[in-house]
Amino acid sequence: MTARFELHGFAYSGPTYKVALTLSLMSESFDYVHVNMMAGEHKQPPHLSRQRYGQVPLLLDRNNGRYLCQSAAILEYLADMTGKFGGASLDERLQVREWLYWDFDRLAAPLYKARVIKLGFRKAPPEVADDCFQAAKAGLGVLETHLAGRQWLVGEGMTIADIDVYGVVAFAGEAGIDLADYPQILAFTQRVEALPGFKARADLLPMESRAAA
Ligand SMILES: N[C@@H](CCC(=O)N[C@@H](CS)C(=O)NCC(=O)O)C(=O)O
Repeated sequence: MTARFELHGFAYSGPTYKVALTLSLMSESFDYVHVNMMAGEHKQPPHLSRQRYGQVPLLLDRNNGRYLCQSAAILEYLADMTGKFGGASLDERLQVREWLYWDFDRLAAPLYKARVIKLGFRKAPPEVADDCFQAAKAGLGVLETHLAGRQWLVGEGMTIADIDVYGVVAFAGEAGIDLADYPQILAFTQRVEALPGFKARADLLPMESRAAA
């Protein structure tokens, strides 16, 4: 049977992982299309015609032909479409959205940058690298405080806000940040990793295209 979703992404992309993990936790199988970013495929017309920002991820919903981009917007779309992980009330949904905005502003942006610099994918002067590193740690500090006494970011159950944030903190080690310094976040990552359907990045995102199992 043809899978409903087709995810276009790159194996090392945190935002692609957020979408793949959400689909996996929702038990939605998906075809995976490897976008060769090393060869600049994300800036070529076939991809650009569907992803105006020239980025990954890109998700096709075959049920209606929609192409979707921006990982946080995709997570909200998937929650709307499946009725899963969107929050149990309007107040929860609003808080979920608040965390999605906060994440890309204060956590994902600096932590992902610190990671690509640390991994050598991007060159940066030491002061820029240190700015990203310190800003990522500040974001983790906010998260650590919020998670004290809570299982999940919003309400009593796991939501897309948790998946969104997990898809960043999972890369803290590669950014040179030890989560042992953040016991609440470490426990949170363990809770996410124990969920049915959880898969690590390397298991979800190969370096080649793959049809749904
Ligand atoms: N806000 C976007 C960020 C996506 C993003 O930064 N993707 C990176 C790969 S991890 C990319 O495509 N970079 C190429 C570029 O920005 O030109 C999202 O969450 O989807």
